[in-house]
Amino acid sequence: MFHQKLDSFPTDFLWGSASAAYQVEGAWNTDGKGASIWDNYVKIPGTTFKGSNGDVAVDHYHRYREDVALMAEQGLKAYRFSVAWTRILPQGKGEINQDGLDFYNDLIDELLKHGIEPIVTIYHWDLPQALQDEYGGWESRHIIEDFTAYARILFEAFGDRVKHWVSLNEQNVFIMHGYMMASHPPAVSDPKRMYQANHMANLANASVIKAFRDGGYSGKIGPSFAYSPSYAIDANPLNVVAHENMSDFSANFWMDVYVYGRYPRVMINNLTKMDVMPDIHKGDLDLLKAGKPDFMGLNYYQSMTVASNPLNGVSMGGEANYTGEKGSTQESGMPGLFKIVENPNLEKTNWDWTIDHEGLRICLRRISSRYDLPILITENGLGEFDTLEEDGSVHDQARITYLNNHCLAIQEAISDGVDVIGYCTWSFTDLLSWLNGYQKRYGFVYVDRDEVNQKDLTRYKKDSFYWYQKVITSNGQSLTD
Ligand code: BGP
Repeated sequence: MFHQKLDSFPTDFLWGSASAAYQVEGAWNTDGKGASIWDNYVKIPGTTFKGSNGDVAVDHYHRYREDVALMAEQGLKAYRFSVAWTRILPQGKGEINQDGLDFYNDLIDELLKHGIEPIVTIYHWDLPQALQDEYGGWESRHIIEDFTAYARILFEAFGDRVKHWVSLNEQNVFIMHGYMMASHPPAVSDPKRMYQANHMANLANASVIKAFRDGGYSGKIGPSFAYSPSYAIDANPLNVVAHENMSDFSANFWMDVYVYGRYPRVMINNLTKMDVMPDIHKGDLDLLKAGKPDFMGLNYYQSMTVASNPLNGVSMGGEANYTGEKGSTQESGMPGLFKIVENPNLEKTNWDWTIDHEGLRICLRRISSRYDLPILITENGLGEFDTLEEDGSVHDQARITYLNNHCLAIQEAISDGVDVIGYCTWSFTDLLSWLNGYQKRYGFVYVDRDEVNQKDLTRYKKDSFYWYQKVITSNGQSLTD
C-alpha cells in the first residue's frame, strides 16, 4: 500500500520509552525486597554473559530522580516500567512491604510532575523465589490467585494515577526460554511442563484483566507480546506452509487466547498428538474469555524467515549469540514444522537479529486484521555496542537510523488504517540485557559501567537522545527531515 501523503500521528500519541525492574533498578535486597528467581539464577555460573547480573544494574532505584529529569528534558510523554513483585510482597504473597510501595509511588509522582505518563508492567519475569520454591511458580494453579492478589494491590495503590497497565510481559519468551530452551529460570527443558505452565500463565493473565474490570478501575490493560512475524523464504508452497506453522506455533497460539479465549484448532490437534496438551479444567475457557485485553501490547525487534523442516530436521537446541560475535547463531527450528533461515534482503545486528522496519508495519497490520484492537508498541529498539567518546558524546547513528525507519513504518501502518496508540522504545537508559550483559546497549542515555566493573554509573546523552527529542516535539514531523 502506497500513500500520496502519510497521515499524521494522533495528537495524543504516547511517545515513550521502556525498562524493566530487574534490568535497571539494582538494590536487589534493599529496603525489605525479597529474592526473585532472576536474583538467584544469574548467580549460577555459566548462565549469563561474563557472569553479569542485576544486583546493582544501573542503580535506577537510587537515581530515579536523575533519570526522570533526563526523560523530562527529552520531552518523553510516557515511561513504561515494571514493578518488582518482591519489592511489594517479599514472599510473593502475604505481608506488604511499605518501602516497596513508597518507591513506586514516588516514581509515579515524579513522572507525573514532569507530565510523563506512567505505563506500568505488572510482571516482567522476576517471579518471587518463594513461590517458585513453594509450588513451582508458573506450573501450579496457585499462581493464578497469587498473581491476581499482587496485581490488585497495585491497582489499589497506583490506579488513581496509572492509566495504562501491561499484565504479562512476553509470556511467550519467559515460557519458551524458561521451560523449553532452559536459558531462563527455572531452566527446564520439557514440552509437557512448558505447555502446562503456559496455560497457567494464560489463566493468570486473564484473571488479572478480569480483576481490573471487576474492580471498576479506570484505564486500560493488556499483555505485551513478543512478536517476530514470519515470512516464507519463497513462494514454494511447502515453505508457505512452514510460515503458517510458525504463525500458529509462535504467534496465534498466544494472541488468540488473549483475545478470543481459545487455542487455535491446529494447535489443539498438534499438542494432543504430541501428548503435551495442558490440562484444561471446567471454567478455564470462561475465565480466558473474560480476560480480553483493551489493547495488544507489541514488542517488536525483528522478523523471522522460515523454510520447510522435515520431521528429522533441525531443532531448537542450536547455540544462540549472547556475545555480540556476529554470525555465531546456529541454525534452529521445530522438526516437522519450520526452520529459521537467512533472509537475503535483510541486514543483521552484531547479535544476529534481523533489521527490518517493514516487519513492524507487517506486525501492526496482522494484529489489527486478526484482532481488531488498538495497539500499544511496548518495546522496539536496537541493541548494539556503543562507544563513549572522551568528550562524553556517543555517536549512535545506527540506532537513530533503526528507530527513524521503525517510526516511519508505524506512520505507514497508521496511514493504512491501524489504530496505534503509542510507541515505547527499548530502552531509555542503557540497562542489563538479561543474558547478554551490559555491552549490548539499547538506551538514549549511556550508562558508564560494564559487566565486571560497575564504575560510577554516570549518565551521558547519546546522539539518539536529541533525535528522539525532535521527533517528540514535532509529533513525528521530523522523521522525514
Ligand atoms: C525483550 C524483553 C526486554 C529486553 C529486550 C531486549 O524480550 O522484554 O526485557 O531485554 O527483549 O532483549 P535482549 O536484552 O535479550 O537483547
